[in-house]
Amino acid sequence: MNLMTKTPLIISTDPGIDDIAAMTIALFDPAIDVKMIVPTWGNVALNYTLQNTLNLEKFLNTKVPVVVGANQPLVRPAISAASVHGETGIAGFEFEKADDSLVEKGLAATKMHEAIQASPEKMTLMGIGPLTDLALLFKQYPEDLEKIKEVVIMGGNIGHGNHSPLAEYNIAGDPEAAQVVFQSGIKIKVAPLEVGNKAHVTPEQMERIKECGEVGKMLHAMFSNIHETDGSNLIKIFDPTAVGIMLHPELFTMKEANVEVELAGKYTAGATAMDFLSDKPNAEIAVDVKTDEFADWFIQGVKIAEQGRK
Ligand SMILES: [Ca+2]
Repeated sequence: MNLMTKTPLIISTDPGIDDIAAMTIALFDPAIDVKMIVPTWGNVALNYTLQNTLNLEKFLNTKVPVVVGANQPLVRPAISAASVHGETGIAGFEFEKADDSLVEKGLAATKMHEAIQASPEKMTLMGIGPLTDLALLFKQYPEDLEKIKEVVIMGGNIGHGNHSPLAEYNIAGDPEAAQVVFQSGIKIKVAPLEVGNKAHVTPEQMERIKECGEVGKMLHAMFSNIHETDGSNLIKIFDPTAVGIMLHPELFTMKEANVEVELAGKYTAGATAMDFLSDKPNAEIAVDVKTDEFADWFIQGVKIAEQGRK
């Protein structure tokens, strides 16, 4: 039997209901070793995303170090998704409040750099919020690029956006940071908005998640409280698609593209120009997903988390 080497992972996140779901799956997946969680400003302000991260770890009984990430975008004023995720970012469920004993002091870029350099295996980075901290890391420690296996991102859009007609929220949150990441030369895999829209779970599947136990009930409570604007009863779980493309690209159709982030546009700032015809691709984009298999994988992940937290 081969001893499986777990993939070391740093998660940059802005919890956020779907971030909570993605972290819950990643923290217990047997193929992943989460080395650090870096909450950033994003869906809501940093003080909330930090506390939500700590509360989740207390709930799950995990002990992954938490390093405080960026408080603002690099250049632009911060935007907010509190209308979707609630004032605290995770409306629908009340966690027991955690203390800050898991917080490691230091700048996020430096702490990530130390973890990357200390890891015998190449590090994978997951960006499921604005990419501010990853950009700061790449600018401050370019020597780390060769020690990073890949960056997996939930963000960007091929067609219509969810922040503006042409821009998706995570990229629009910090377009300059996203452009630094896409121009880094690192291997990048992207689960864009379209795949997030398609990788939904049905109300029946959400009932199965609820029946998994306390973890399932927690996720069910939060996702039941998301305010979708399209009136659909299908529950979109967005950020776990980043875990999906990392571990199970076979559930997706991946296509190479050159991605540039619009920085100058008056109406288009933060739009991802994805050129699937380019001969200079810098990313692999998930353009389709096997919806039912993805939902089954997600539900299985909740079950594994349920067993793991005991
Ligand atoms: Ca997020």
